[in-house]
Amino acid sequence: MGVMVVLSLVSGTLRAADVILNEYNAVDNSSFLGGGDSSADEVGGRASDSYFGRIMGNGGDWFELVVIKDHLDMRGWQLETYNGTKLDKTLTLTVDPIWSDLRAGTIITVAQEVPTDVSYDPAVGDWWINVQAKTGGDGKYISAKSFDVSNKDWRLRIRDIAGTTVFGPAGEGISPLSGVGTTEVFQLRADPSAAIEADSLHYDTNSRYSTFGAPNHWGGQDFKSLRPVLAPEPASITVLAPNGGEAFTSGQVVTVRWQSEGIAETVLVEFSIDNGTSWTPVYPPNVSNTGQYKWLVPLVDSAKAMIRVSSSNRLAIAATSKNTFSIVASTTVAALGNSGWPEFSALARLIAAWLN
Ligand SMILES: [Ca+2]
Ligand SMILES: [Ca+2]
Ligand SMILES: [Ca+2]
Ligand SMILES: [Ca+2]
Repeated sequence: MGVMVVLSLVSGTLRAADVILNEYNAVDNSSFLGGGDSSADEVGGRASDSYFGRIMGNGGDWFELVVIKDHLDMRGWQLETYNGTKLDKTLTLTVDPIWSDLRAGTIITVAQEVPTDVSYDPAVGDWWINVQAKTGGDGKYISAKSFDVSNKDWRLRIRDIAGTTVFGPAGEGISPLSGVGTTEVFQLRADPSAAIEADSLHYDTNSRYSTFGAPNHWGGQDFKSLRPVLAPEPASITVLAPNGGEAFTSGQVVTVRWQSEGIAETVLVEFSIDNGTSWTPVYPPNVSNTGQYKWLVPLVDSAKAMIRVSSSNRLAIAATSKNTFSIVASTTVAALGNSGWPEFSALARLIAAWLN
């Protein structure tokens, strides 16, 4: 019996929000963050937002959420805005796949004035999704409904697709009990975590720093312990041709072919005439990762030539021909007249370069 009591206490204690309110803009349409005017706030500083800078209204109606539970599915969830205890708007997330697998530490902003940007790839450091909710919007990710965020006991409640409350209402009147003014943002002054509840004493106001779409700033909000460490996506290159044993003649055009996986960037194609001890980029340089390059075999003699293909910005991701091939320098310039051969001026330029 003792064990069961402990278990139920533990599960009660651990019940935590899957997503929390992190910040909202209470700055009035005709005011600046921290008061004052465009040149200075009321204490002579330049209070500003990390995204908007110092602008009147501080970006208009917006609020910011942080995902706490890893791999959270928020399709069909409802975001209810309140003025005091009165429900104002219900903004519903659509069933779009962008909401289906949110990683812990993701920042979601909902804004009336800022265009939607659902670029999202935590593996490369993009943890932020912004969706625009406004009347006349496309409704692709969230209800096409304008909404208001204010300094007048504004609150947010988050419900899942079944209508069950996940978080809130949170906002002025819950915590802090009062004091969110017309030149301030409401912000969580703590690291986002499962321990944050709507009445957290860490909810406060800020008239100096506002951070639309970014961790909150007062001292600083740390997302490290919340965000999973994501392994970079696998990337590899394989050279398909030439792969060893071939005999080429200088001036011949050979198709270098390769396969790659997980590489969006360009690749560098190089050749070696000394069994891979030293490498020279092909000329003209390869410009894209198309899987092939028409290589003008240089005017050299080599019994141990190789090709190497590398990622242009991750040089460790590289592959060479499996074995060496040979190049015989041909001095028979007459061969240049054959069809399928390179433009003479390009070859002449190359020869000049090799002779230097
Ligand atoms: Ca983004
Ligand atoms: Ca509005
Ligand atoms: Ca207020
Ligand atoms: Ca923020």
